[in-house]
Amino acid sequence: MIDLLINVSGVILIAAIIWWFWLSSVKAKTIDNSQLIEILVEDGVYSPARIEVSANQKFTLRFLRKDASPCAEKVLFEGLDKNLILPLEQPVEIELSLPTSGEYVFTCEMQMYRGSLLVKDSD
Ligand SMILES: [Cu+2]
Repeated sequence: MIDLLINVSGVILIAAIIWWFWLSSVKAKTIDNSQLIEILVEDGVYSPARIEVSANQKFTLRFLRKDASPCAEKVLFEGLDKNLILPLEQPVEIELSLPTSGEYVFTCEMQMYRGSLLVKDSD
């Protein structure tokens, strides 16, 4: 009986972890007319964590850090040679325009926070 209980709680835990790290980040936010997107940095996740843009579209990301842990302080944009320092509770903006389609990942320094920019061909 105890074994069963442990197994069941193990399955629930795994399901929760999968949901947290995978399903919760699947929702993509598309930028259309507004071209400014606010990203909340809180509880170990960027929200939204997936942002869709068109190639060569100019857009601005505004990060607002609510997480006091030092882990959340830096945002590194892989492959773009850009990074940001986020003071607590103070919005920081970065303007970007990405010429090539693909996925661009941005993370905190320890890669616990993860987000991605999905760039689609504008055709
Ligand atoms: Cu971190």
